[in-house]
Amino acid sequence: MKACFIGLGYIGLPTAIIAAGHDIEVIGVDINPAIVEKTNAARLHIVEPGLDELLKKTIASGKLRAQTTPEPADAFFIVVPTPFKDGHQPDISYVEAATRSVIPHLKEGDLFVIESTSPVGTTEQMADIIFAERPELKDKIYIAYCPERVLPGNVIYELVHNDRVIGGINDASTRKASMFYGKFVKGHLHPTNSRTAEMCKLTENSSRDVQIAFANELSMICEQAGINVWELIRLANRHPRVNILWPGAGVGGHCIAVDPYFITAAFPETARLIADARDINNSKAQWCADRIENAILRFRADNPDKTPVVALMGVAFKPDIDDLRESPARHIIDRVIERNPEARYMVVEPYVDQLNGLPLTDVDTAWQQADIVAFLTAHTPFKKLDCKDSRSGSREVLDFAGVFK
Ligand code: SAJ
Repeated sequence: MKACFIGLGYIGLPTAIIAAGHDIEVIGVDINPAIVEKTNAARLHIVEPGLDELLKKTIASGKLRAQTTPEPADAFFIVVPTPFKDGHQPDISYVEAATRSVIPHLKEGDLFVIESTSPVGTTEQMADIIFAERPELKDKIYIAYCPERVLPGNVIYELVHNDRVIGGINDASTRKASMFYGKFVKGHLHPTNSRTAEMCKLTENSSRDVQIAFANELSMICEQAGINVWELIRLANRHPRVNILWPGAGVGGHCIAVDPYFITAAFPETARLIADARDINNSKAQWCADRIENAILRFRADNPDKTPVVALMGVAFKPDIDDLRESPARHIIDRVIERNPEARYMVVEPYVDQLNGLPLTDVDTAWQQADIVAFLTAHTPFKKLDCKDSRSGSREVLDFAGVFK
C-alpha cells in the first residue's frame, strides 16, 4: 500500500509519520521546498512533543520520503489549510489546487480523501472536478471526507486513539476509506456520508466556541454583578447535568476561531447562535484591553508623578504551548501598548525565546516590579506565583485567564 499526503503541516506531517509506521509506503508532498528538505533530513519543522523522535525513526526506516510534487499511489490525502477570505468566506483554493495536482496520477481503484476542514459540499465539489478531468474514472475510484480532530500538544496519542468520522460520496468509498484508517486508528471508525462528515467537523469546533462564549458572557455579567465567575462556574458545574467551560481573554488558534464562519457564511439567516458566539468571543479581547486601560488610568489618577509598570502575562493562544497564531493576547497587548504609550510594559511569555518587536521579561521580575499585572493566558509557571505575597496590596491583578481560580 502506497499513500500520498498532500500538505506536511501540523496535521499532514504527523499523520504521514504515523501511517508510515504501519507498513504503508508514504510520500509526503509540500509545495514549500524548505519543509521538504527538512523532513527528508529528519528535522521537524513544527513543535509537537514526541514527534521529533518518531520522524527520525520513520525517515531512517525508509518508509517516508518528502517531495514537492505528487506521484502515483494507491491513496491520496488532502491535508492543506482552509483559511477564510474577506467577509469570513471560506477559502478552499488550497484544497482545489491540491486536488488538481493529484488528478493526473489517479487510476482505477485509488482512494482520494480530504482531511482539511471544509465547508459542506466541498468533497462532492472536488469529485465533480476530478470526474470533469477524468470522466473514465467515474465509479472507478473512491472519494471520502475524514476530518482530523487532534489537539495540538497531544497529536501522536490522539491520531491513533480518537474516534474518526468517515463520510464517502457513496457507501463503497466510505468502506474503502475506513479500511485505510483501520490500519492505524485504534478508536472507532464511524461511517456516514461526506456532507455529514464535513458538517461534523464544523459542528465540533462551533460547539466548543459557543460553550466558551457562554463562559465569556458570564464573566462579563459577573463583573457587573460583583460575583467571582470562577467560583460561580465551579459551583454550577457541581450540578450533574451542567458542564460550563472557562472564560478567558478570547478564543484563538486556527480552528475554533475560524471554523464556525464556514457555517455562518453558508447559512447566514439561520446560524444566529453560532454567529453571536463568534462576536462574543471576539469582543472579549476588547473587553480585557479596556479593563487594562482603565487600570492604567486609575493608577495615574492615584499616582500622578509615577509611570505605571504594566505586566502582560502570556502571549500564546492557550496555556502551555508556544503557538502565538491568532492569539487574543497578542491583540490585547498590541492595542494597550499602542493606545497607552506613557506606561512601561513588561511582556512575559515563558514558552518563547523572542517575540517580533517586543522585548520579553521573565515571570518573577514582572511579578515583583509591576503595578498592574494582567494574566492573558493561564500558563503553569504563572500558577506558582504567590498572590498573597508582601506586594499584594501594591499591585492590581487582572486575572482574565483564571490563573488563581
Ligand atoms: N478556551 C477557553 N476556555 C476553555 C477552553 C478553551 O477560552 O474552557 C480557548 C483557548 O484558550 C484557546 C481556544 O479556546 O484560545 C481554543 O483552544 P482549544 O484547546 O479549545 O482548541 P484548539 O484550537 O487547540 O483545538 C481544537 C480542538 N477541537 C475541539 O476541542 C472541539 C481539536 O480537537 C481540533 O482538532 C482542533 O481544534 C482543530 O484542528 O480543529
